[in-house]
Amino acid sequence: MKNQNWLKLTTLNLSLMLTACATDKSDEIKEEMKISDSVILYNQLGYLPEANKQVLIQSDTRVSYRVNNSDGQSVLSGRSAEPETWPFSEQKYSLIDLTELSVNGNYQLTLPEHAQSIEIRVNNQLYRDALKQTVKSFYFNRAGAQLEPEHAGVYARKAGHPDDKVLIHSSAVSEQRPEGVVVSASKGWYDAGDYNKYAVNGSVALYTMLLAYQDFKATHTLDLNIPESNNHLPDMLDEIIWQLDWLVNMQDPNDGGVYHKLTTKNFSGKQMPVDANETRYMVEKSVSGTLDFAATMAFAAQVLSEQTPEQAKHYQQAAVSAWRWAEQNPEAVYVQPGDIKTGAYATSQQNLVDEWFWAATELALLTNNNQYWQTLADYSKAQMAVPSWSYVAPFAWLRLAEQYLNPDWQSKAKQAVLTVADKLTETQLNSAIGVPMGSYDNDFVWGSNGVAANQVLVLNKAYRLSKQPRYKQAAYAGLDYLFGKNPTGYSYVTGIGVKTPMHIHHRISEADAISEPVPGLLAGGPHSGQQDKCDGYPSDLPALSYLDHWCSYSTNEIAINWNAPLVYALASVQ
Ligand code: 9MR
Repeated sequence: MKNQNWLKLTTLNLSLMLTACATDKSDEIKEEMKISDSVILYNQLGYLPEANKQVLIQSDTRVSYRVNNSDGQSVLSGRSAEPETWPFSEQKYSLIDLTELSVNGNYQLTLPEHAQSIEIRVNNQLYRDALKQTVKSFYFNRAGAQLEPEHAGVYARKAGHPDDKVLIHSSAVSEQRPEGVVVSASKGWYDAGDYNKYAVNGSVALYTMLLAYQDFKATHTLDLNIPESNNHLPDMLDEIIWQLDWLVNMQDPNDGGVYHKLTTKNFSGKQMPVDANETRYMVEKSVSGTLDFAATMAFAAQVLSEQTPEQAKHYQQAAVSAWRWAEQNPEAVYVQPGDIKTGAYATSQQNLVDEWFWAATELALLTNNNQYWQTLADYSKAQMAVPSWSYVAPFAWLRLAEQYLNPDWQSKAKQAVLTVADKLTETQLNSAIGVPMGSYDNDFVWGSNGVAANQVLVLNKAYRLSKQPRYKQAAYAGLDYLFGKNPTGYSYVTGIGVKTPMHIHHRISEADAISEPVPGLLAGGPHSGQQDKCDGYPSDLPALSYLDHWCSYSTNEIAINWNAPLVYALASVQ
């Protein structure tokens, strides 16, 4: 038991104080009952001074509250709103609005009738620290790197997975590269809690990081204390290049096709990277991996054209040859070979429209070549939504909305982005817990917290396009959800908050013999699937079906495609 029981413990301490004063047993019991029927759910990172500040009380009745500043002076008091039920947890919540607290500081929120008290922080610096921590988590997940104590502190570790001797798998043979030929694709980030590297998800995460780098100057000045910190490039870019250096080698230079993944045959045990040394394979070229690669390389060529012009040219060539391969092999859908058991990241033939649309868009923006503009028009039935690894069209819409090469597409895309943002904002405004989650039918999926983070990304883009404050406030509310204003009461980012995941499904965190998990990692989040069949889920309801246990790979794993939009979301509020 670690800090996840903080709320309970606080309640218990207060309850003990109360019971000490109680005159008889029945008073004690009454107090216990009152105390246990309320839970305070709030953003444990803190609230931005300019943000609306909601706190939820899980309660069937309204409650009184009082807020003191750090000098103990009362600054606010009142009663919470009429409770409402949130369908995703089937519980009632009563809202407290602390928006008036617009001055940086630590405040004490007390519910006198419930003998409960918590600290509310209002502070913008906290968001900068959180941004740094979440970007640094990519460094902690580097493949092929030895982490030195000066950069990694207690999380220093030996290198594993050099990936300089990767075998061509039987599913990936070509004339130039028969089965068993040795190729190299070093560096990159581990995908998640496992040690494999997947072209689809690796591209999506990298693209999202590039987007954060492109959109927010705040990411350029982060001092991450990584081995490259003293070179002439921003640390964020160094971290991005670690992944680019790997991804570019997932392409077969002979034909432009991209291997779907670099993987062991099975998931490894709970070992540190250095000890997990099973043979690694390049598995099957796929059209989805190749198109996602093409989109990401084309975008990298644009973002890095000034800082690393030589590499940018190389990325452009890689993107164009990947596109050609996809055109020549449109049927090459990924099918998991029988002897490979790791993540599939597979997309069916009829669901590839979004991949084509995304890659065509990035190549059009890079080259302004008519051929790509024509193709993207052909695939534009892939509508705007919230992006994910399995639905990448939104990346294209978001980019089309912010470009000036093609004004028709610009206005069409702007409208598409604002329509989705309106839906998210409307949900947030009408929600019993004041969050955008629940806007679409499939929000509570494997990686629901990645959905929540990507919602913030979309809302922020809408704000950039329109300067409408409601989008910004909905984005803040999305962050509130991730940092604790949600039915489980978890701040889902390791190391940030008072009740955070301690047992994430992350091999390094599990095997390193350090009790605290690697910091800055976003847990996948609740959903009803429970595919891991673990015991102990507190509920089957979508927003409560979460388990902070290593066993729960379907709700408590971490992944780069969930952390990357969190980076974007935190950068967007700087
Ligand atoms: O994020 C992926 C999710 O959408 C899928 O439903 C799930 C099962 O296929 O896989 C998730 O991705 C995992 C990947 O396959 C392997 N590395 C860990 C990823 C996060 O759990």
